[in-house]
Amino acid sequence: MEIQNADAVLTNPGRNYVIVRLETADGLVGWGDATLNGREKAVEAALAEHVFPELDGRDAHRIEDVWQSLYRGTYWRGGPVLQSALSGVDMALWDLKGKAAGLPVYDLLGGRTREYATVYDHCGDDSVDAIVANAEIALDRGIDHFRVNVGDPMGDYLDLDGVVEGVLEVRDRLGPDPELIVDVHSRASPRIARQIAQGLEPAELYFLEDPLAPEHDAEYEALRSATTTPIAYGELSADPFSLQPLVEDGQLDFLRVDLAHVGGITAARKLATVAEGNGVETAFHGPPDLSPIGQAATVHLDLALPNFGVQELTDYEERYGDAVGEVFHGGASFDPDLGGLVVPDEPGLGIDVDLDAAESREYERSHLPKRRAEDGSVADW
Ligand code: KDG
Ligand code: MG
Repeated sequence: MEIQNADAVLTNPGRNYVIVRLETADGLVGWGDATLNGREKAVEAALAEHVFPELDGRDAHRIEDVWQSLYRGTYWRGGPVLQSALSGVDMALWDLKGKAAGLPVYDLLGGRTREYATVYDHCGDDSVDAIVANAEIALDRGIDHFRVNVGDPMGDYLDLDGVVEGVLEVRDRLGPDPELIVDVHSRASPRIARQIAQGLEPAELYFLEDPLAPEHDAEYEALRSATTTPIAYGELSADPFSLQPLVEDGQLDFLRVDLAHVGGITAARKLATVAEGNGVETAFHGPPDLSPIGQAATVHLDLALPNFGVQELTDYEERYGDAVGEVFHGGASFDPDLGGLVVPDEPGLGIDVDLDAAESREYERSHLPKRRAEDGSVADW
């Protein structure tokens, strides 16, 4: 199964996505997601200039060998640009292997351990009333895990009193049953993270998401001993092995790496297996900037892993209308009867791309929001 053509396609059916397309000499096509929000062109260049030339003529069946050579072969390993490029290639190789074998990717990963991936929905909003209303809509759809961030993410999001009081009120209004999640988005200092985690203990969160930034990994131990609030971490990780010590030291409850940044299915699966042995569950990143290909790859892994916890849900149709569905056909979908994400039982990832539609929706230059504190100094978004 020799790789003959490799392309990166940038498309914008509502937001920018970087798609990897690998074609074999016998005409099979595999798709991957290499989207890095706000740095799409850097990944495109890494793929075109440095990654694709190394793939020409390689055996697409040798996923691990390609992964090792792209990861270790750079000498300067990891980093979001190179790991996103590698992630896109890795997903496309799993897609190809599945198509060649006539099996869905979850079967290649050991087979299903569950029928669907339980999801959490984004119910955060400006006020407690709005959050409760969002949660009620989600409950009607069969979802009972909600992210309930209070306040404008660009404004008072990390106002300590606002976060804690707001979420405690949400818990009060929704009762004890729903599972509640709060995303700190790696914006807290170790001091503030401890205060939020302790203040939220009465809300009995399912988890507190990404309380600290990667430069504060050493602070997870202190956070852990300061609170009973469960901790999820990892969406900023662009190297699977950097999280291994935290998993092995028992600092985390949920692993939430992003399959399009950490190194694809191969990388996430390696780390998830370490997590399994340490009693850590998965809660893989599933934001709108993960393309439907990345979402499909993530759900295939969710379905195969014994230590799956929950999957962050993006409903592309709800957010972007028909546009995303014109470019991407198939992939993961929310099943209201099951209350979770499922993938088709087709060979590979079960998703296809309409290239004409993708190319007609051109890339638009964009960057992540820039945030400043009240005194004018740079703050994390
Ligand atoms: O590109 C940034 C997004 O991926 C991030 O803001 C989303 O934190 C996020 C989440 O949990 O979905
Ligand atoms: Mg997050």
